[in-house]
Amino acid sequence: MDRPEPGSVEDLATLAKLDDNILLDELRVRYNKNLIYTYVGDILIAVNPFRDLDIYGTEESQKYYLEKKSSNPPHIFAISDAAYQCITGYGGRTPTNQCILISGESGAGKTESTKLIIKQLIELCRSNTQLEQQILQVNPLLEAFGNAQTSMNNNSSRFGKYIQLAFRNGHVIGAKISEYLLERSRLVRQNPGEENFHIFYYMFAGLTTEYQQRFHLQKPENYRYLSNGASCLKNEKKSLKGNYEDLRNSLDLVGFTDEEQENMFNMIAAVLNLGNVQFGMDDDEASFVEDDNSFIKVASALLGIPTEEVAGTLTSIVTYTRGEEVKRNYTQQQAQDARDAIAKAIYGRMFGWIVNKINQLLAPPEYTEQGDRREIGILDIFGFEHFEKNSFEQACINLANEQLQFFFNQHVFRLEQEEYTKEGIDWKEIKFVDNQPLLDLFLAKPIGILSLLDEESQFPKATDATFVDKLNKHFGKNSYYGKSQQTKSSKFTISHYAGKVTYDASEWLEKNRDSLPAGLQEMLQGSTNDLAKLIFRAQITRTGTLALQSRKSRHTRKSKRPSVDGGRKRKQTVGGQFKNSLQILMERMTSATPIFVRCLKPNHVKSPGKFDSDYIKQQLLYTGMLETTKIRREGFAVRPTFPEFVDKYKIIVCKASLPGTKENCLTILKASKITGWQLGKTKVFLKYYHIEQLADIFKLMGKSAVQLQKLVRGFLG
Ligand code: AD9
Ligand code: MG
Repeated sequence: MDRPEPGSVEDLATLAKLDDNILLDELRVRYNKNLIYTYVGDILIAVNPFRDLDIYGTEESQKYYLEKKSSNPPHIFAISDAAYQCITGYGGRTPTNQCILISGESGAGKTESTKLIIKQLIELCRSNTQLEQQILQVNPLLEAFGNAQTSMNNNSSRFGKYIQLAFRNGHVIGAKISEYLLERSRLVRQNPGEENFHIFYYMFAGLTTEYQQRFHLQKPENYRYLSNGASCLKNEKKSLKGNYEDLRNSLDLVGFTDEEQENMFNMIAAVLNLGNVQFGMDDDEASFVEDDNSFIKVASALLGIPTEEVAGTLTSIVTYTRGEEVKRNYTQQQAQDARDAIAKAIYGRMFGWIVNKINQLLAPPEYTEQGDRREIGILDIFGFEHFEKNSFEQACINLANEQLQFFFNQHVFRLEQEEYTKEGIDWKEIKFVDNQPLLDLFLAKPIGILSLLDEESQFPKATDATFVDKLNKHFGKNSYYGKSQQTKSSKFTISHYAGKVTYDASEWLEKNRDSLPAGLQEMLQGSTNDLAKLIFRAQITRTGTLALQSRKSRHTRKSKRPSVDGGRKRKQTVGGQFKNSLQILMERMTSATPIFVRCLKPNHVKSPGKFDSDYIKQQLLYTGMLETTKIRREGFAVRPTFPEFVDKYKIIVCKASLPGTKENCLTILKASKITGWQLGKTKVFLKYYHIEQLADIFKLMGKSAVQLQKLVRGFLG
């Protein structure tokens, strides 16, 4: 059969001939014509254009309004439309919760896609409420505090998020955000050529002189935490100022009070000043604050705590032995570590508080009420990362991506094909690359990377080297694990689904323990800054989020409050929290109908118009796109049971009630004249495009039913 003109096919699953090069070719030709979207059945591929395309305006928005997918070119708005039609039960569908899962490497376009999906979902509601306006501001707000420039992406998400939008009667009634693992280490150190979180630069570009003075801010390049990226403030000051103003606007709109906003900037300024506190060491190796420029005074004032107290917490630990207070001084190195740990804790908890606050503001009580409430969840995690140096954060990020790929495989390949076999469908198996062994390598108990890390984290004597020894010992023969060639190296390599990554285990134990410097929590609970007090009274949950205490519980439990971070009770490690939150995420995703968006990155240099075929091919390969296309071409994406099918489509044979039997399914299918379906033992097996064809007939029948009624009414006078 002749191949159609390359680039003209909007759904790759309709191609008669398929191989990796054909897929690549189709995408390349389309990309060069600025057609960045292409379907693979019900899955959307989006290739990052790295330039503003004029395809997201009002006109497009209206085009993708309660439409059949095939009546418009592939578009991200069609994903919103599809999800919206599903939750509202449009066209005779049974309303079900949806989750939109967006995957792709760092810089592939997940976050931009997320924003476009939400924007269109809100357009589809056509209600124009304040809540909707608030929801639209959430992403820019979170990005200011949680995104940063990296070598892979100028606006890289340094946290993962799952946004749940709740609907009733086709209107949004609330939103809830779950965040995953903010990369706090960025606050105190950035790789060469990378920046700190955007908020710092916005603040310097935008704060009035009055506020800069009130926060005692000096030139940005004077701050150690900004030593890498402050140059952007020279080159892009104007646009950064615009960003600052947009952010303030978002904060206002979402509902943060002036006082809360001031407190936030106050804390950020405190963190910056804290970062500049230096230490000396006396002959006994005891550290002391060596601070000619009064950074510690400024930091303490901003934190609302006496300077001596802050200095004490930075340089010493107080323990109690048999009722007696024993003070031990930190070494210079320990004091520096304590300083950075405090800064990270403040920033991390403030971020947690922001998410918390947004949820309070956007999830009114009716949000959780059941009934006819339906939900669309949108997952935008940090994409797969492979830097020159990869640490614990990259391991967690890449694990999350493995998990998502696993979910995709599970849904698209495994469960579907198992069902074909079970139902006795005529089917030739399509193979896929299963990444279960990688999940096991990370997550298995007791011998998985995270469990071994937890085990080592509990030994006071363990070091990063003993941890790597353990890994080498247990996984030396695992084909996904590579031991370093050098002896005594802290490095090891993992063959991820998306490629090999060499990790450096230095500091993993400490990052996993994430212990707060002794006395910090108590100190900040006594702050005169409301925000500092609030976030350090909060507990950290088992998934690593901040649980703010209500006023009431704060009073009643004050004296007995267990100190989650500082106490002796063993607390959940960062790896453990991450594992828990991934598990909850998977449960949520499993309970909804998934819609997949696959973002592809066309080049390594963030440039428009550059389609690096080798790089795209690599992404097509590791995401299993060829196999996906095959299964979408040959498989049956929609599988209602006999009763479900009859109940929904009986109108096609003009029946108000009909028993849900196989025979009746057959009658309806024949009457509908669609082709290519199969009947199993308990279910009807339909291709993804059948649903639209059936919906068309359904609508037609619905219309004629209405006309008939009118006619009858007219006849009766
Ligand atoms: V990461 O894993 O958070 O580091 P993402 O989220 O996949 O990554 P992001 O959405 O931030 O990538 O996209 C990176 C950049 O690509 C954006 O800042 C835009 O400059 C550019 N981009 C992505 N999608 C589009 C688009 N549809 N139109 C125009 C786009 N530019
Ligand atoms: Mg992102």
